[in-house]
Amino acid sequence: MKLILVLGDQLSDGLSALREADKASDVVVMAEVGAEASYVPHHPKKIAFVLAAMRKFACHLLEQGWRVAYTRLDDPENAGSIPAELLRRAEEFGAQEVIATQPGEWRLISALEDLPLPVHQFADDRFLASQAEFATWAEGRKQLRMEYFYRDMRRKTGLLMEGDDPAGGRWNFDAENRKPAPGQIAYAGPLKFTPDVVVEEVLTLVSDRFAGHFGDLRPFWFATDREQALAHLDHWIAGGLPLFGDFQDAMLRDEQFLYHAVIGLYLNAGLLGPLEVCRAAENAWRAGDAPLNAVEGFIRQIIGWREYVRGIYFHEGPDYVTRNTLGHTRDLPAVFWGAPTRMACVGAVVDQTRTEAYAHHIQRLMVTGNFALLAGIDPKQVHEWFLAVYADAYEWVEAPNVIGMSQFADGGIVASKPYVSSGNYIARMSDHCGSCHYKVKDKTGAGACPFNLLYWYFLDRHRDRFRANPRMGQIYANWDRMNEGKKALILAEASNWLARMEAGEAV
Ligand code: FAD
Ligand code: DLZ
Ligand code: SF4
Repeated sequence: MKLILVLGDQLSDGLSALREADKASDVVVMAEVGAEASYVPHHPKKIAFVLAAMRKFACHLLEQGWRVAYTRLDDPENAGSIPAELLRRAEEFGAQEVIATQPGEWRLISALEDLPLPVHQFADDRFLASQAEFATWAEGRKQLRMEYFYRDMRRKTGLLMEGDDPAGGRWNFDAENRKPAPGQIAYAGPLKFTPDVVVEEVLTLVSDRFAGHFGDLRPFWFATDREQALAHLDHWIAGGLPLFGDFQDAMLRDEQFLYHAVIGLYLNAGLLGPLEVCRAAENAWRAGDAPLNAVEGFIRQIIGWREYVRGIYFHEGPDYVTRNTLGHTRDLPAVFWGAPTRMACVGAVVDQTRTEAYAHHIQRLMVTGNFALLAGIDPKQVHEWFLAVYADAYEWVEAPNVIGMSQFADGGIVASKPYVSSGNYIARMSDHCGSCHYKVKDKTGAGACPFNLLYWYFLDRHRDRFRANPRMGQIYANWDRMNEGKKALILAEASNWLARMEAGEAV
């Protein structure tokens, strides 16, 4: 007989490992283990979400007639890690081999390879593009740009296609999708679920075991099974999707979700599939319930970005997370763990991250990510922070977004230029600056927005690398036109500000 491993982010019917199994003789192994919750200090909401969803999925498998050996976190026999649990169960059942769906992280892939037991890892075909398909697409290309990959995925799935042509005559409607924050939001936000008995039991366990991890456990409202996740999807398609495109990049202090789908955690854990989610959005467009710019924008995030970053993660190999092209070495400052700051934007995003285990894309990219890059933080530490604090974070999707897109630590594989901006971008796209200690219009002086100072500091420091980048020529031309005295003042103030931050001052 065989053991069939099902991990906490593999909660899908039709998982490749389950397809390889024999219901009559094999045993499904699921294990809540301290090692997975603590190799980075995951947000308590994320741990609770994964454990509750695992428990419900195990019940679902039992109902389907599977034999399931389920280990709870507080089980006295719990061996503490996935490999150790597999060995314990192999002995218990006299199993000779393990069948797994390939984990979404090199760390676990190699841990399974190292087991003193034959382990067959089958491809995770819950994605649209296989690793081989991505490698074929990548071969011989000088640049791995998402846009071309995305078009192939549109053709492959037929999503928003009219014959061989893209619906509406264009592949990409982003030009219509960058509106600043609206005054009022016409969507009530994600569907929230009251914890049931299973969830309550998990919440008690998590609050006992992981009280020291950054993040608020309660109120807890995530969906924890497929039925709830589908209800959440319907709710968003009806209320959020129509304006998703228009305000995708906007940020409001008191509106944490705006029109975003808040669906990454459900997709990444396997409660929803990428194609069904995209078909639901496409149907809304075909029924006239959502405009094309919103639907195309959403579908691009899923069959474009989500598939592309997974391709990059596996294509680039296990050393990807250690890359540090820009040589940044500053330690992650305490503000990322909730220490007081005078920067209203960073404070708000970290605070929301603490309460919700969620921030939307632009908050991650242009506030916390932008700040970490401008401040020269060690990308590995930035990566570990992002992996820990978001409910949707798993290394295959988080690392290319952080190491690649946000920190440019991969030297430009994912991003063609670094995502850096001064305070102007945040002022235009959000309402943070109005309530900030700093003045976004001030370029120097005691009240100058740190993003303004650090922006030039970053560009000046990395001049040799970026000066020749055609997309950055104009920026360097602006810097070069500034008089030497002003340039020196900006650089000195930036360096002084960073020194105060490093000394622990609440800057
Ligand atoms: P929406 O804005 O409603 O988008 C819908 C879906 O599109 C998302 O749920 C997601 O599945 C997909 N998507 C959108 N953008 C991306 C992207 N760049 N890469 C992959 N999928 C994308 N996404 C994660 O799923 N896990 C992460 O750990 C993660 N870390 C990130 C870190 C940084 C620094 C940045 C810049 C982005 C990160 N993203 C991550 C991508 C994106 O920010 C999140 O997918 C999104 O914010 C999740 O919220 P949502 O479900 O409301 O997404
Ligand atoms: C994220 C997570 C957590 C917090 N806990 C568990 C767990 O107890 N058992 C488990 O099987 N999976 C867990 N996971 C998900 C894994 O970390 C995930 O499968 C790997 O990181 C690979 O993506
Ligand atoms: Fe952020 Fe600068 Fe605006 Fe303050 S002034 S909220 S630091 S961008």
